[in-house]
Parts: sequence; C-alpha cells; structure tokens
Amino acid sequence: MRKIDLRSDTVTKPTPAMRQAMAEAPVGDDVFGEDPTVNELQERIATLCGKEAALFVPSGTMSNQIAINAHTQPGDEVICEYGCHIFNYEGGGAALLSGAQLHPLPGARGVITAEQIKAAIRPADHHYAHTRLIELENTHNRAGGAIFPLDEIRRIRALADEFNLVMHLDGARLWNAHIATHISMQEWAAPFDSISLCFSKGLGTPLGSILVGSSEFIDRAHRYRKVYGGGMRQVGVIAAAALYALDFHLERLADDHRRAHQLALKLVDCGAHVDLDATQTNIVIADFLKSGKSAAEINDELKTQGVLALPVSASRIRFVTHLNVDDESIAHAIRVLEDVLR
Ligand code: TLP
Repeated sequence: MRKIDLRSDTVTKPTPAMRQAMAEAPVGDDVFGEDPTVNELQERIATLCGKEAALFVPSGTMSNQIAINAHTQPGDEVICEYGCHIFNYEGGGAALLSGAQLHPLPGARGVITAEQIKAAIRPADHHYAHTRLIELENTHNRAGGAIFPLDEIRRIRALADEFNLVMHLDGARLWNAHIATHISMQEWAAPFDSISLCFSKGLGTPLGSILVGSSEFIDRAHRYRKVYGGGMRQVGVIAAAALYALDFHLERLADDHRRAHQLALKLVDCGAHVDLDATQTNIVIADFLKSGKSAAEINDELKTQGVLALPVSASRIRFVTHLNVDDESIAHAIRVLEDVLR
C-alpha cells in the first residue's frame, strides 16, 4: 500500500544528491572550531540574516533553550504566546534549564500584539518576576503555519527598546515565511536579538538547527551548547546537508505551500473546518468536530489507508506538506480523505 506521511515536515529523508554533498564535505573538529563546512554554514547564515555570528546546534529545541539561557537570569520572565513551541513542546525546558518563568499570552493565530505585551510587562516592584525576554514564533506551528506580520513585530521591537527587553524568534520555519511573503530573511531577522532556524523541517536535512545573533551573544550561547552536550565533532557532514538544502530546497517550499492550500480546500469541501486565512504555508490544521468522529478515529481510518497525519487535540488533526510529498501524493491523500470523510 502507498504510504503518505503528512505528520510533520521533519519526516523527510535526505535525497541522493544531499547524501552525496554530505559524503564529500571537508570536515574537522568543530568543538575546536575547525570544521570548515560548519564554519562556512555559520558564516553564510549570519550574513543571510544580517547578524554577526551563528552557532550550529543539533535541534530546534536546543537552539531555543540555549537562547533562553543566554538571555535570562534565573527568576526572569519570558513573555510568549500560549500556543508556542517553547511553552508546549520543550519539556518545561525554560524552567528546568534556565530557571526562567514563562508568561504566555493568548494569541490570535499565534500573534500577540505590542499592546498585550506592554500590559504584561511586570512593574519594577519586588513582588514581581523581572520581565526580560519576548519570544515569538514564525511561522506558528499550532496556528497552522500562520505568518507573524512584520509590522507587528516591528511595533513589538519598539516596545522592547523602550523597556530594555530582548527578543528571540523561534524561526524553525522562518524559511516558509520568507518564501511565502518574499520578505528577505534579513528583514525578518532585523527586529530580533536572536533567531533559531531549523534545517530539519521544510529544508529536509536529517537534523540540525542554527542560532543567530551578535558575536557577544553567540559567544555566551557557545558555552550553553557545550553544557547541554551539543558540541559535535566532525559535524561538517551534517552542515553540508544544510548548505545543500539552502541551494536546492529553499525555493521549492512554494510547492509545499501550494499543496497545503490544495489539501485545505479539499478538507473544507469534505466538511472539516480549516482556518483558510491562517493556512499560509505548509501546515493545515483541520477541525473535525462536526463529523461526529474524534480526531483519533479519523486518524486511524486515514492510517489504515496509508495516510499518516497527527491529531493535535480531540477534534483537530495536523497535516504537513514537505519535500517527500509531490502532486501525485497529494492527489492520492485527497482521494483517501474523501473516502474517509464522505
Ligand atoms: N516541532 C515538531 C514537534 O515538536 C511538534 C513538529 O513536528 O512540528 N520550534 C517549532 C516551531 C517547531 O515546530 C519545532 C518542532 C521545534 C521548535 C523543535 O525542533 P526540534 O524537533 O528540532 O527540537
């Protein structure tokens, strides 16, 4: 039976050409800073984002957690959005690793406004935690890949400057926002003190993320990478996959977005609720409440017909398009959906 895996864009397999690039990569000991391929990747990403430096790390979670630790002191507070990855899916890492308190605000499609944030900043009074960091996510995973508008980010930056706060972006899928909007990575990155980017999602590498910021910040981050056990040795073999992906897998994200949109329209056709305005990139979140079946039941039925997706609540299922899902696969997935939901 044909299997189409729409659970996540993390499930992609490296292509033969990517494997070739990995096999040929010059390498060295990156803990000594001597891996030429890692150095090339770090320099390329820093330049792409208009920042001074970058640090290659194993995962998006480690990248975010290093950033939180490098930006805060124990007891500091981090303002974020309620559905964000650092609050929901990082094992309580901010508390566990940094002693930081998260202060999540309810967002609309993952977006929190400068006004909301201003109202949440703690007054200078000994009763309160010390507000230090604002964390945003773009694109927003739980909001169905929605893009955080740049003008709102700039308003938040002005607020951060006024209150002497720092800003971190979980940009695991910032690539998708860049391709969908044609706004440069540099413009997206400019308002932030640090940005985490993942290569292992839409770009299709087997692993790897990168943290970007000022030289001084990256120098501090380096220590936490070591402490967290994220210092890797001849990791140029992985950095080479990322360099390859930047050249050959970035522009193609537009195809993933087109296919996700196609899937979203069909899901609506079949009676599911999808926030089509939020479906701007490669993630579709469909609510099956009206179908009378639970997300788990529908997901099981899809699975028996070879279509894998991810229930994200009792009634909602997430579908993600990626490198290993072509037009033919989407057409097939749509036929299966029609069959299951008819
Ligand atoms: N997200 C995964 C799951 O953890 C939910 C997925 O399948 O989407 N930030 C964002 C916005 C993410 O979506 C993810 C992964 C991460 C960070 C963490 O990246 P990794 O998995 O590399 O630690």
